[in-house]
Amino acid sequence: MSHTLEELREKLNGINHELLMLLNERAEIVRSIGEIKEKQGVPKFDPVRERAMLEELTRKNPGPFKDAEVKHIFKEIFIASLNLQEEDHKRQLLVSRKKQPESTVIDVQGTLIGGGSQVMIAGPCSVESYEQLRTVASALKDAGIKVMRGGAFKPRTSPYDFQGLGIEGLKMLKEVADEFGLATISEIVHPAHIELAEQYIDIIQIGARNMQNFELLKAAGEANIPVLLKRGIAATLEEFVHAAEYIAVGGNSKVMLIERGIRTYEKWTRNTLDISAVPLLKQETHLPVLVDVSHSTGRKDILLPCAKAALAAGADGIMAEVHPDPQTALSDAAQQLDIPQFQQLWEGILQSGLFAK
Ligand code: PRE
Ligand code: MN
Repeated sequence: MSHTLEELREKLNGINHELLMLLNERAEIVRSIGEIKEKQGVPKFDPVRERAMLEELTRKNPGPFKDAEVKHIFKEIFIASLNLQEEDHKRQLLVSRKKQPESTVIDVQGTLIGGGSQVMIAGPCSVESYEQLRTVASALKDAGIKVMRGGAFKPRTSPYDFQGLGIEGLKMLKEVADEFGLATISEIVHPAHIELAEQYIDIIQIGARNMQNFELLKAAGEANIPVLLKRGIAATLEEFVHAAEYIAVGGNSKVMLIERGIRTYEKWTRNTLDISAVPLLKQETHLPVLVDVSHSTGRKDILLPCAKAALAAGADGIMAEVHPDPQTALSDAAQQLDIPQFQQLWEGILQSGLFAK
C-alpha cells in the first residue's frame, strides 16, 4: 500500500512531535543530573558516560542510519544537554545577571558606582609621603574627583623593589583623604589585614596577582566595605567571575570588577587591554565594571582613547595613576601621569560626553 506525499509528511510531523517531547523529557532529566553534580561539585562534562551511551546506541542501531550518523546526532544532543547544565549553573551564581537582572549600584561615601553612574579613580601607584599625597589630593579635589587610590602594600615582581609603607601608608592615605574630603581605595594582600583596612580605607582592592588567592577572597567576603577585584594577568573571564563569586558568597555583595589588561605577546603595551571584557562582564554579571587604563597599557600617551573606548563599551568607571613627579616615583614610574597630564586626560574624558559623572 503506497502513501501520498502528504500522508508521509503527516506521519513525519507526528514523529517530529514525539521526538521533540522525548528530547525535552530527556532535557529535564539532564537538568536533575546537573543539580546533583552541582551539589557534589563534580564536572558536568562526563566523556566516559558519553562514550558508553554512544557504544550502546551503535550496538543497538537497526539502521538505515549508519553508526557514524547516529553518533553525530547524539553527540549534538549531549552538547545541548551540557549547555543546559552550564546555563543552570550560571543562573545560580550570586553575581550572575541571570540571578539578579538589575545592576548593582555601590555607594562609596555618597559617590554611586554602577547602574548608569560612573566613577573616576585616580592617585599614585604607591603612597610615598604626605607631601606627595597632598599634592595629588588637592588636584583631584579641584577636578571634582571623589575617590583617590594609593598603594600601601605593594606586591612587586622583584622582592628588591619598593614594597610599600604598609599600615603606616594606609594611615597616611586616610589622613590626607579626610583633609580633602575624598574616599580612598588601597590594595590589601593579607586576609588578616582586611578588618584593619576597614578602619582606614573605603574600598579594598584585591590585586591582579591575588585574584585567585581564595583565602583573601573569603576574608574580603566578610568585610563590610566594597571590594574592587582586579582581573588576574592570565585569568579568563570565567575565572574572574568565579573569583568575584567567592566574595559574594561570603556575604559581601559590594563587589566591583576591574579589567587591567592581560598578558599577551605584545610589547608596546605592558599588558593588552581587553575591551571585550567590559560588555561581556556586564552581560554576565550585575556588578560594576571598571577599566584601569594605567596598568593595562603601562603608558601615558594612549590613556584618553583607551578610557573613551572603555566608557563607550559600557564601563562604570576608569582608574588611572597620577603622581606629582612620576620620574621619582618608587613604583610604576613609566606609566604614572603628572598632574597637568592627568588634568588633560580628565578634560578629554569629560569632553567626550561618555562620562555621566
Ligand atoms: C549527559 C550530559 C552531559 C555529560 O557529558 C554526559 C551525559 C547526557 O546528556 O546524557 C547527562 C549527564 O550529565 C550525565 O549523565 O552525567
Ligand atoms: Mn601601579
